[in-house]
Amino acid sequence: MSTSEEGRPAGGGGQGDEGREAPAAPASDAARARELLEVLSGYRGRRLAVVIRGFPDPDSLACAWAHQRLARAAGTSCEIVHFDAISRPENRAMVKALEVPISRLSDPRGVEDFEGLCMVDASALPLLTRTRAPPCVSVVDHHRASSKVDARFAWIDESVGAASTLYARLLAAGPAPLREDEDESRRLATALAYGIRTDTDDLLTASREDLLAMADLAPLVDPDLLGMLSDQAVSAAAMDIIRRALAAVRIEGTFAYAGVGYVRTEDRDGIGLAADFLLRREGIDTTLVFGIVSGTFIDGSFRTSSPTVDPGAWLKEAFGNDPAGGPYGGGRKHKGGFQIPLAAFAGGPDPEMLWELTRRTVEFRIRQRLGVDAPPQGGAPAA
Ligand SMILES: [Mn+2]
Repeated sequence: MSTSEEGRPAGGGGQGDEGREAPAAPASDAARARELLEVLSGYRGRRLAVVIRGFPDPDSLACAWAHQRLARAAGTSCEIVHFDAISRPENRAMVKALEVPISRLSDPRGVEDFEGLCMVDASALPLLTRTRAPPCVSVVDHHRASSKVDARFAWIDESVGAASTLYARLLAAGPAPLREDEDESRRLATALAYGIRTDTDDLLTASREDLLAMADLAPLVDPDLLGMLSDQAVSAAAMDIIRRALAAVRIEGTFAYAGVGYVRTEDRDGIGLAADFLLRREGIDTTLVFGIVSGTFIDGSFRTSSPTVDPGAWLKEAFGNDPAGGPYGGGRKHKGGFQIPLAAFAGGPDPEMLWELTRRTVEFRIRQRLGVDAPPQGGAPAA
């Protein structure tokens, strides 16, 4: 039912995809746009939401906004909703400066008020497993699906660096292309360009498709705004997390990992920044940084510059599956992440001991996965 245009099941991972040709023919973009609009037009007069998974980032925000525009072109209104706070200051700046029309649902069960959900930059919403979530209408993503994708429209293309590239193509091929003389178009184009930039390390890892989409957006992009968003300073909290990662880092061959202790929800993205930073160390090609976020779950970021390491597969092999059978995280070419709930262990009587246990367990899983037998020498400070 939910196969992508390439004729492969959208949910089927497994086979290597490094050498796959990008499906670039403009005709098939037009066919996809038509198909998505037809599905969306079936929801006229009904409540539809596009849901952002996890902490909203530039790619997911831009895609959700583009999706809303496509829905409007189909005569359907579609609300953009998210659950987690926007933790990174530059992402808050993006929402504010570009006026991204989002609203936060404090309770996941809020989705029960909608008649259909659309997913962007993700193909599953684990948070909603305990809700009576309405059916999934569409999925547009560039991550390998970790489970079967059940949606009326699905387009998953792992060859692109950002889902914003896919939405830029859908918009260009659809009935409501972005226009230079329209304010929303220019702001949305800037958001999509920012999404592509942030997901491709400032275009360093961009694919041909990402660059082509960037070129198409260029005439509409506000360069001052894009520059302002890209130049956001690293927050003091993120600096502190990077410092803690440097102090605690352990090295096994070309692999560096560090536990950074407790991290506030709003500082969570410091973990990813620290993983990025450790990757710049000479002789290191893969990093994992983890901490306890909001006191309730273990959160980790995985980065690799190695062509042979698959972040999603690596994390699954190291940490296994959750009780529902799904992996704790996932990833794409160069980055991945995971969240493991502390469940009843959260908020216990001894936070220091809980961190120590967490750190030692995660490090044990890492070393087990690396095939290192003896624990490394020297103790890392319990941050
Ligand atoms: Mn993305």
